[in-house]
Amino acid sequence: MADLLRLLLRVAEKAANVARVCRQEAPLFQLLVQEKTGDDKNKKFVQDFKTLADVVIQEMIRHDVGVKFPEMADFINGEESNKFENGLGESVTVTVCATEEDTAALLASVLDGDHTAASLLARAIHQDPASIQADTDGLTVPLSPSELGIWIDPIDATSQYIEGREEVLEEGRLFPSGLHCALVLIGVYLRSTGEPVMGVINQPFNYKDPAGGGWKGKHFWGVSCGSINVCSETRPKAGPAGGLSAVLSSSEKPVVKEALTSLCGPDKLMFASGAGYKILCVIQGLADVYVLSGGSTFKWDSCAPHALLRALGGGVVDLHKCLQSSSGAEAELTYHQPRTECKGADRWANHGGLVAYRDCSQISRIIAPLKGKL
Ligand code: 2IP
Ligand code: CA
Repeated sequence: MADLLRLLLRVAEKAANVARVCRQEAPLFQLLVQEKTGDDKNKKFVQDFKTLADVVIQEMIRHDVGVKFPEMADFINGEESNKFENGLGESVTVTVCATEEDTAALLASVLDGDHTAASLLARAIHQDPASIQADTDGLTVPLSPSELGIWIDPIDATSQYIEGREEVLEEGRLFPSGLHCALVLIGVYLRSTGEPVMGVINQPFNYKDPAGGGWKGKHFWGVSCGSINVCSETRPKAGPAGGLSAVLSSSEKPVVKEALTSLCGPDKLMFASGAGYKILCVIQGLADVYVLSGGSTFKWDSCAPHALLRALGGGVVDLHKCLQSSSGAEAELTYHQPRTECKGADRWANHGGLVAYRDCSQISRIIAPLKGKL
């Protein structure tokens, strides 16, 4: 299934192009960032365009993977539903059509006849990406498409993507917010056990070409399957003995912030936007762990980066299960079973919170100061 990895790298790059085009092309950008003022229809429409960009990316990935691997077509899941309502309250199912013209016509019906915006989007969807440089030669992945399912988050950290702040930081530091936190996430899991086995992350806004060529992206990938553990990132060197750094959501509970400030010290407790970006920070060694106490992330947020962490010898566990068992055994997140007692997106929430780590000895250090506090 190295073919699947190469395909996912390509579709993630196409997705990143769509994300960039929506910010670069004035007719799309205006729809994306319109002030939420004006009448009710306008408010709804602004919300809808953000969702449309997400849906378009998700359906493009579904289309491309389904064409090449039809056995997977019914097991490609994402954050968004492709049943879409336009500004006039009409229901349209957004799909990628056989030709750019047909896709443009369908999108125009969602965009209330805005043919300029629809054509720009359709062009980005149907355009082949530049060739991808990824060292996947010789990689064999002993899995078959009929064993696999996919989770897609078309754009994680959407609010940062819309806001579009361009932050500049020194090398080796994480970005607390801004465009860098927006990621395309595609995770592959085993249908039988729910283990994440392959992940592709594309960061559409990785650096801005100083010569005026606009934003350039970066991709990250990993495969973790039996004895095969391969990742585009190398395992970062261990930090100074004793020091532990953590990244949290800025909206994390005060009790967690306090407990981890005592554990890590104020300099090593960091905050960043985007669930996917925070796990990427752990993958890159910018933080040792990401701790989240609430159930505010979903399978599509964690599946892809979880696969990369596994390939590096780490993982993502359910925080509340760890608090109950302290060993962390049996607590690793899985991706195949919904919580049947819940409705809608909550069926796929990582409801017990999470700890993402590279080194499992760090789990018990994180759990100890949180015991009895959550
Ligand atoms: C969100 C987004 C948020 C994040 C939340 C995700 O996904 O990444 O930034 O909250 O967990 O589910 P926080 O930044 O506080 O961690 P989306 O943008 O796709 O809704
Ligand atoms: Ca998300």
